[in-house]
Formats: sequence, C-alpha cells, structure tokens
Amino acid sequence: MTETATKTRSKSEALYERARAVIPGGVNSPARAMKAVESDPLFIARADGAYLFDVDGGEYIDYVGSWGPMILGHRHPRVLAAIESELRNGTSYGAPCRLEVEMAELVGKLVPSMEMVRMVNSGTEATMSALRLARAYTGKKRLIKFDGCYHGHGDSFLVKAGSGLATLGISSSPGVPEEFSSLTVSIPYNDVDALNEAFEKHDDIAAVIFEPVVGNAGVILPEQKFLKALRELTEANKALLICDEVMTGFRVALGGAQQMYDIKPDLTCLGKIIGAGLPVGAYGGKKEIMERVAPSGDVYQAGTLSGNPLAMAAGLAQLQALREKPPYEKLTKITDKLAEKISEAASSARGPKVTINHVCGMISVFLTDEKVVDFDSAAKSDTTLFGKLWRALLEEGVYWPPSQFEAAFPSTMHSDKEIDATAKAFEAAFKSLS
Ligand code: HOZ
Repeated sequence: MTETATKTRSKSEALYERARAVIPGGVNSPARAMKAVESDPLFIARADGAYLFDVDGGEYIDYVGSWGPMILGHRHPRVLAAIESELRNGTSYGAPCRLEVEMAELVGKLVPSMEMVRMVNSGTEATMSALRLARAYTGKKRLIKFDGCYHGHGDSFLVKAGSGLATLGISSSPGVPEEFSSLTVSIPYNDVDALNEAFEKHDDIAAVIFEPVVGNAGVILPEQKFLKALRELTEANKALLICDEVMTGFRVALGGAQQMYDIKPDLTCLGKIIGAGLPVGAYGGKKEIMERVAPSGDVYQAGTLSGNPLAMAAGLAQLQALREKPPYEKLTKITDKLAEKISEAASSARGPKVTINHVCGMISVFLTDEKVVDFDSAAKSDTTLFGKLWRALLEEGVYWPPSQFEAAFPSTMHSDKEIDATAKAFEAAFKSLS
C-alpha cells in the first residue's frame, strides 16, 4: 500500500449521499459509479502526474487518466500555462477564433485523412454528426457497428454497446426508438465472415463505424485481415468507413491507430484527447465529404461552444508537446513493462488466470485464460472476481478503471516507481483472492 493510501472515505461518502439526492445515481456518467465493482465513487480533490488525490487525503496511482486524455499525465505544465494564458482573453465568444484554425491545421497534419475538421464538444457529438453526414453523403440509412464497441450514447449506437452499458449488463436503453435501433446492425469484432454477410444481407449500408483498437470492451486488438476487409467491403459497397479514435487518437501513435495500422478511413472521430481533458470532440475526413457540412453544405450540425478557446488552447498545447517530443517509444515500453509485471504478479501470487491485452498507452487485464478477440471472449472474464480484484487494488493505492469492460490508460508519468508499486499492489490483490 502506498504510504498515504487510506481506507477512510467519510468525506467521499458524505458527498456521495448529497450527490444522490440531486444527481441521478450521484454521478454525471455511469462509468464512474463503481456499481459493477460493488463500491462507491471516490470524490477527487486534485490530480498530479500519475496520481489522483481524493477528498479524504487518499493518494492513488491513476490508470483512468480521465478515460484517455492524460497521455502526458495530469497537470502538464504546458497545458496549464496555455489555459492560464488564454483565460485572460475570455472564455467563450460564440464567434470564430484563431486557435480553432490552428487546431484544424494541426489535426490535418498529424492525421492526414482528416483533410477538413469540424470541432464539437464530445466524442458522442462527433460520432452522431459523422453518422448523419455519412447518411447524407451516401443517401443510405443503415449502420454497421461491432459488439462491445461504444461510440457514445447517441441512439443509433446503443445496440450491443460496450463501456458503461456492458458494465451494467445491458446492451441498449429504453427511450431508443425501435425504428432507430433496427437500422443498426451489430456484429462481432474481428469477424470478416460476419462483415461479408452483413453486406450481402443489406444493400442500404451508409457506414461502418469501428474502434481501431477496442477500448470499450476492455482492450481488444484488431486483426490485419479484419482491417483490410473493413476498407475493401466499404469501398465495394459505397459505404463510408468511420474510424472512432476517441481513445486511440494521439495515444497509440501521433497519427492515431490509423497511422499504426495503415488504415485509410473516410471519416474519423476524435474526442477528449484533443482537449487535453477539457470537453472537446471533432470529426473530419475527406474534403469532398466534409464540404457537405453546413454552412458550406446542406448537412446541419452546430454548437455554441464548439471550438471553445480554452479547450483549443489546452488541446493544442498537448498536441504540440506530443509532436515536438513524441513519447510513443517510452509509452510503449511503460505499457509493455506494466503488462509483464502484472503477468508475473499473477503467477507468483498463484492468482487467477489472466489474459492481458495491450498496446501503447492502453491495457486490460481480463480474468480469463482464453484469448480475447471480441466481446464474447471478453465477456468470459469473471466479473465478480474482477470486482474483488478492483477493491483490493484500491486498498493498495491503485485506481484501476472500475470495469472489466474498460481500458486502463498509463501515461508517460508512470515511471518505474509507479509500475513497481502497481505490480506489488496486483500481487497483494491477487493473493487476497485465493
Ligand atoms: N467508455 C468511456 C470512455 N470511452 C468511459 C467514460 C464515460 O462514459 O464516462
């Protein structure tokens, strides 16, 4: 246990009680409610580098990292300085500003498939807008997605969805009209035959949306033949390929997973990462397609806070830091080492069988000995045991994502010290399970 980790949670408990009276479930996003791990949320007072500090004075090595944006750790000096300096000019104008142009130019340089970019305020907004555009551009209606992938909470995506839904053991939501979900076909990830069949069965497919590395069912890596089929079949059937890089963009490589795996999507969705933790999203792609977006085109999509100067300043600062000194070799080594040490901890503690999937900056420890290649194999994990493991890790000072169906996000601030402490915590937690 880290020296300052504490089991006293009275202040968090008191805040949670107040929160439940005025916020549904006491949280503003179900993923942080800790229900699946039979715990209550910690209320966070501050964060620094690789650490979170709760309101009771507890200190935790953080692997949530605001669900992805904290590639360089919390409170990166450049990001803080950019926000502080921009803040003096104002907070929102409802009119264009220079930083939006710089952001679109930089995103286009780093992710060349994004010839034109529209800023929005979240990943959910990005995917909903990209889907509307794909439908308008192709003149078709149907969407293909993959089981366990999550593309935000837009109606069309809540079919066999991962992330918070998989965590709660549901796959859709009341309130989504059947007419909407009937236009979404969800098939297993990495399954080329299912993809072929879906295209054979439906001649009205507007788009295929996919996570190039799944994070929302835990980490699942794409097979090359699957990625090849995605591009070939969408092209052959005049459907658009939408790459959801909300979690992978600028994290697994400077040019995202599309650079890493040489994917050429028509549209790309980005999220929280381009705001370095401030609320942002973006979608972009081929000029010919993006020019259909209003006001240059007829596809309507808008947002008062889109391109907000503070969010642009923060995001640009992080992207510039990543570009000037790419941390990807280092982050890959950190993630590899973490995977190796957790695997060793499981063996030396004679703990449960684990399957560890990982890529630069993303990792999942599945409590199953089977290979995890899609949602069905991820779902073979022992989720009750995962809850116990999670609670034991928290007692040891490690804040791991509170779901078997989410990715953990190490940052460049996770040095040997934090990795060794995490490995020790896993060993103790695994031992406590047997
Ligand atoms: N699956 C989300 C990350 N992409 C978790 C965050 C949330 O929904 O609050």
